[in-house]
Amino acid sequence: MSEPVQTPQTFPTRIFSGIQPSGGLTLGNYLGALKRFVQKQDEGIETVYCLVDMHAITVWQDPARLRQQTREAAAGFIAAGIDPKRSILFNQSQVTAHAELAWIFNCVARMGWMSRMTQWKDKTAGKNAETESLGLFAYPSLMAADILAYKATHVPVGEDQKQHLELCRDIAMKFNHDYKINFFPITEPVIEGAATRVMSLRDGTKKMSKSDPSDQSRINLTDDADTIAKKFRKAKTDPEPLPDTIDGLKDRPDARNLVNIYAALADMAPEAVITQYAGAQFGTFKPALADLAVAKLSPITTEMSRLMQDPAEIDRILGEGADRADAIARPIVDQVYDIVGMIRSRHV
Ligand code: AQP
Repeated sequence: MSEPVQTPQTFPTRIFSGIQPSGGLTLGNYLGALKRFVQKQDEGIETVYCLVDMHAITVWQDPARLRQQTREAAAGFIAAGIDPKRSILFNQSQVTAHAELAWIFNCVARMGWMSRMTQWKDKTAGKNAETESLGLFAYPSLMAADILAYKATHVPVGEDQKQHLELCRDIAMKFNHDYKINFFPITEPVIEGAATRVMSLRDGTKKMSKSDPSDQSRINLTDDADTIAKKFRKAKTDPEPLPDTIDGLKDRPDARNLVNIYAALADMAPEAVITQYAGAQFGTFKPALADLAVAKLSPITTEMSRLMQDPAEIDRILGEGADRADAIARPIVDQVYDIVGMIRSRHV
């Protein structure tokens, strides 16, 4: 692959990230993404956050549910602390620049790059890939367009998105190289904190996911206190007590997952959690974890359900966010058309 022709420092810092409204938001989305989105906003950085509904339809979505889930995700963002006045919050399909730039990137990216993506391999594992949508295959190209339509320099994501971010960098480098122009930044992934990979409560080797068929595998941001407590009580663990040192969790993925979740919710290092609970049985640790999760999540759940009572207001916020997003992305994509040699002579 071509060498970078520039560093992100030559572009003003701008954060972009997104979440698919392909189901209800999970604790994984909250700790791996949302909580950190709020921190970035509160640090005063320009932040653009998107509900990527066009990504969601790369697998089948019932239209009424998709609309509901998009509003619910918007409510989740706001309830978690995203201020639509300070951050730009919108849904992807309202800003056509994403789809337009994705097409250009489909012509920049190579088939081999896409077929090496582990998310594509995971999502087609055990299935006939021939019957999957072309959109699912090209997903990372649309994701690169989401980011680069804003010339975003940094993208906070969970560990699972690292490879897609590398592909975004490859697309930016190839575009800059092919057209001999220092146009797109080489975006940096921001993967930090104790919960960059929250695992399933039923299998500590599998990512917690909103589309996992088992609801017991995840905490949903809409779960009530009893459900959260029950899910943690039933979470898979081993019979050993918690170890004295963090190294003792090395071959214990289920235990490690619960310790990491505790650490991320409490804003503690996992080592400090181990110090506090060394030698504790899960009969002690799980209720403490459930109490902590309820204390942190229930204000968000309550605020989400309040916001969901006024869907028109959510739509208004998303529309306003889309206007602000479009004002950034439109001129960037217009310049891209110009760079690639397309005539733009319509009177509008
Ligand atoms: N389990 C997780 N741990 C840490 N971070 C996570 N993220 C998702 N799951 C975890 C982060 O959330 C952001 C949005 O992800 P997404 O919804 O766009 O897609 P995803 O990663 O594919 O999430 P899901 O829940 O697994 O969705 P489905 O089931 O629809 O594919 C990203 O920053 C992601 O890293």
